[in-house]
Amino acid sequence: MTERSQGPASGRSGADAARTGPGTEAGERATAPRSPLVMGVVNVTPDSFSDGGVYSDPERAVEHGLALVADGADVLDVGGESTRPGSEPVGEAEELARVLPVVRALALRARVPISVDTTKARVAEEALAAGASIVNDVSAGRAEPRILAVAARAKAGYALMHMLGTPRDMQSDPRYDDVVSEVRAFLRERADAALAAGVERSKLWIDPGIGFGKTLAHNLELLRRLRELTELGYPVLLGVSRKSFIAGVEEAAGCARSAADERLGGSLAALAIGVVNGASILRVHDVRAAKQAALVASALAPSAGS
Ligand code: HH2
Repeated sequence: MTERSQGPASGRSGADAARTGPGTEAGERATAPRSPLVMGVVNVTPDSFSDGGVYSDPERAVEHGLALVADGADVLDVGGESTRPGSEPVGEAEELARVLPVVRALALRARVPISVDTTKARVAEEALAAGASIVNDVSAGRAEPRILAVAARAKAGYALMHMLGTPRDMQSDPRYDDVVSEVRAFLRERADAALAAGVERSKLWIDPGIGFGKTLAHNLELLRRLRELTELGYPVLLGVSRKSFIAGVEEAAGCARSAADERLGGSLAALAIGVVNGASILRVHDVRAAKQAALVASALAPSAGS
């Protein structure tokens, strides 16, 4: 993986440190290629789709983040607002109160870069001041365009994601002529907007937004044709963990739909295909299993060791 594909964490981060193990020795490359980064999800929310309410107490959220690092997370993504389909927006003060103590504590204790999952400029600004080094913005700078300048000024990483509509309405009949080309054009346009606002090219990640304004067929098409997004030249961040397209696949096969916390098998299958198709950062809830799956998928990917 190139320097660029290591992503937006600033300085010699925990993620960089994760790159300097024995796997980087030339003789070991064939059997131990660099694996994608694993980004562990820390939801400080009462209503997230798979773990809402479980870590809404800041101390529990911090303990959870530290446990994810012990499990192998290279980055932690701290979020205070659910973006599940139909969710209601959270006020700025409430989101700050949820996120800041957790970001502050994890930045001191976790030894990996901290990302803040927010669409709000002020939340991003304060989280960066509290020790975060990446902004994960599912609105790609459309909710509050100032967030781009905030990320640029702090020399932070910036992850931008495709979403059709808003979390409240995104799943009501999403339509595309060709989902992959439309997502690709959107990501290119938003990456250009981030660059124009001063975000460094080497600090950008792009994300197709699995489950954000997409039908089952759209999500599957994006995962199958992910290479068309990596061609844009930015590391691709992928969030498939526990998402409802997995239950959609089960249903289409005549099986019962699984609950969100019963989707590990489907999450790992999708993650492995994502890795083979070029994903560089994997946003997951189940870090230990995801790390193992990512390592094996990387080792088996057609380009590995060649
Ligand atoms: N998915 C979720 C939230 N943030 N960020 C990026 N970049 N990509 C994603 O796919 C993504 C994301 C949804 O997952 P989760 O945080 O577990 O749920 P909720 O939004 O309900 O809190």
